[in-house]
Amino acid sequence: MNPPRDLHIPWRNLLRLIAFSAPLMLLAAGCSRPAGAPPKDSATGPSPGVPAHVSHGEHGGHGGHGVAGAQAPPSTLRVLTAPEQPAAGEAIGLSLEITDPAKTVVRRFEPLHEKLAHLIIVRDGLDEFAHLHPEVSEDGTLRTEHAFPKPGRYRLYVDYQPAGGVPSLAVGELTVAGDAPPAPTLVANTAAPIEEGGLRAKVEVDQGAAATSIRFRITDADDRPISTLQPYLGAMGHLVVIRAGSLDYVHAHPANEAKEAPDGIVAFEAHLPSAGLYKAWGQFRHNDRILTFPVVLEIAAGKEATGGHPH
Ligand SMILES: [Cu+2]
Repeated sequence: MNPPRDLHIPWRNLLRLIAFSAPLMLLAAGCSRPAGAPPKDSATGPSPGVPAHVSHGEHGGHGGHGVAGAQAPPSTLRVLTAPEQPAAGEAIGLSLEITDPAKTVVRRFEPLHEKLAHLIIVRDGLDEFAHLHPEVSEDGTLRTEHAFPKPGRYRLYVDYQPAGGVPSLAVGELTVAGDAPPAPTLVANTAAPIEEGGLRAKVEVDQGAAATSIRFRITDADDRPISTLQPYLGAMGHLVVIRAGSLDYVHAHPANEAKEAPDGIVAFEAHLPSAGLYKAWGQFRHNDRILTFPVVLEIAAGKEATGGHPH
């Protein structure tokens, strides 16, 4: 059962800075601070006695070109939880603060895809996914609740547009204590239809020189096209793409601004310049339900321009 939305959570009493990292930073500080202490500047390095948190995956190798397609360098996301030690399966209060690349805390937001902020949460192995829309407090703090299904490390991404700015991405993380079960190995699953909520999605991937097209054909269980998809977040669907291992968040957008899809076909474009496995979650609204189709894409090298990075 969900606690009431206005549950009073004494954030000030349990300030805890959870390790965070941004894809373009080789090192990010993981540190704690006592209640009332001023925030530390994450970019100046770890506090004494706290080991540097080294970015995972391939960032260490070439400094990262992480957020392919994002319009601005990533911001950092400070993640506070209530309770301080989040446990799996319980509703956890999340309080998120965004600091932009110029080290300014973001306090004012403009709507982006009909919301002030989109929060995407995945577990390290990409076996868990959530897409939430936090409330924005007066001071710019983003607040929501989420039950993390399993122990393990989670990456949090906020898609947002600061007032007067451009679409941006903030990245943070938190760990849910306990024995983290390993995620199933990712295997490309686009050869067969993906079933969800009584519907099917056939996913076609077309790697072009400028972008990769990811096309969903939504049908019923008998392969008849669904003509009654409903708009969701200002488009006919929403797609999140994250690279396995490095956890780079890939900007993806609908191929057109149509507000209907009479043939059940919805296409997206994403920039996937490096070869590898990507997990994508295509979300569609049908009969007032949001259906999420998990897709594993295997992207070959040498199609899209790599922006000068060797691979
Ligand atoms: Cu959203």
